[in-house]
Amino acid sequence: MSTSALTTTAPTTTTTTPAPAEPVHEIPQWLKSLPVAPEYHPTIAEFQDPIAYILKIENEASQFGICKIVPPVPLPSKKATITNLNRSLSARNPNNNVNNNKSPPTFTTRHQQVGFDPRKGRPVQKPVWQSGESYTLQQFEAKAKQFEKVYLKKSHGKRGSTLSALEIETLFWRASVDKPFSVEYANDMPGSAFVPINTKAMRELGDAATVGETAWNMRGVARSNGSLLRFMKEEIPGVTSPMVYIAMLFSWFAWHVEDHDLHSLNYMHMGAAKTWYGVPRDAAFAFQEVVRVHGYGGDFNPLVTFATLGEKTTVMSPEVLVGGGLPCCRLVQNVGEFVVTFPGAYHSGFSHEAGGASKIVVKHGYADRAELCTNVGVKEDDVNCLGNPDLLVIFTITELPSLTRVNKTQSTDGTVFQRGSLEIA
Ligand SMILES: O=C(O)CCC(=O)C(=O)O
Repeated sequence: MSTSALTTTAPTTTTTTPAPAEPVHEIPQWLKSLPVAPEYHPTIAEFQDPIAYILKIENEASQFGICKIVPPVPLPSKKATITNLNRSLSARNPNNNVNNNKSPPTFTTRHQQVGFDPRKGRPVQKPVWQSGESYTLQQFEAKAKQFEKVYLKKSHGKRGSTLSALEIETLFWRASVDKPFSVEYANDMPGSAFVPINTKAMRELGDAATVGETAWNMRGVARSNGSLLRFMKEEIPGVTSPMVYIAMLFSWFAWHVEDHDLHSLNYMHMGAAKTWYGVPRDAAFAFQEVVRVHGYGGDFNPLVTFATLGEKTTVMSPEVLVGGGLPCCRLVQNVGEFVVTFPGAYHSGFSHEAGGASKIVVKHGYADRAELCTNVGVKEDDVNCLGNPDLLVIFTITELPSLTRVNKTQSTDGTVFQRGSLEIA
């Protein structure tokens, strides 16, 4: 499911030239004291089954909303990653293959506004619009590097690689209250930079040389053991098959939750790091209230706030969240690392430099709360997905038993409901 929304017209106030920035000063105290989300290092044996491993860490990790998983096997080579990604982009867009030429495939991007436009009623809602440009990977990388050089070297006298993650985060949040400019992001593109599965490259885990040869190859995760999405006949990009994201410095993804109480799994193939912020599910309603009051200026009621967050254009500093008493953590995802987001956990983030990542959502063989009904009809993605009969059946068989269990617990001794497995052959 997509993580971005689109407005079609470019805002007149936005420029592509960033305002001259100052050298990186102090990292603000609120940022220094944000807790870091947990990081897991599975053994080769634990890495056998992605869904089982996510289940294993879920109790602890979901209290943060997001976590990092560092695989026990290395990432594929950059050359193999680029070859796989280019093949995937070519397959997605037949125009890329016209005249049977050998030129690399292209992709389009969206502009995203960074910065603060005081003329807007609710400046946390950022414009996003089609750039109208298309790039090969090489062209986009060159453009991203040029932008980064101008922004970081000229303005801050530093190269991106010499800045710490906390310094880059300081710059991002400082830029978000400064004169608006725009960055580009090729997001939500169906495809993958992993090797196609069912090839000779897939091996027994003990022999796997890279992540792409394991069950964590995201082309196959949704169909792996323990994932209820394996029962879906149709392909839904982002659900049963991955989507790819090609970013530059400050390309962002807005605060959002995954639809249908799904988890998400995200792998960084190449390029630079990405910072993530997460708020656990238990604080989701409090989160919406803080955004409603401090982000949207109290203009909206809670339902409209929820729907507006669903547009995936709300970029708001974690400083506001912690100031409002909410739990919020951060993590830095490096190349070769996975990030999991847990159901109902709001998350957002941005890229440190040019890079490419894959994302997919995951549905375990269980469900723990029946919040599906509260979502239906509010978010566009939900409506689209519920139009799919397979998905509807899968959600029905997973959500209904949890409803029964919740009721049973509440009507007897009131003990805390324990999440359980749903046995499906
Ligand atoms: O990287 C992005 O742009 C979106 C990532 C995300 O929201 C996820 O993987 O859950």
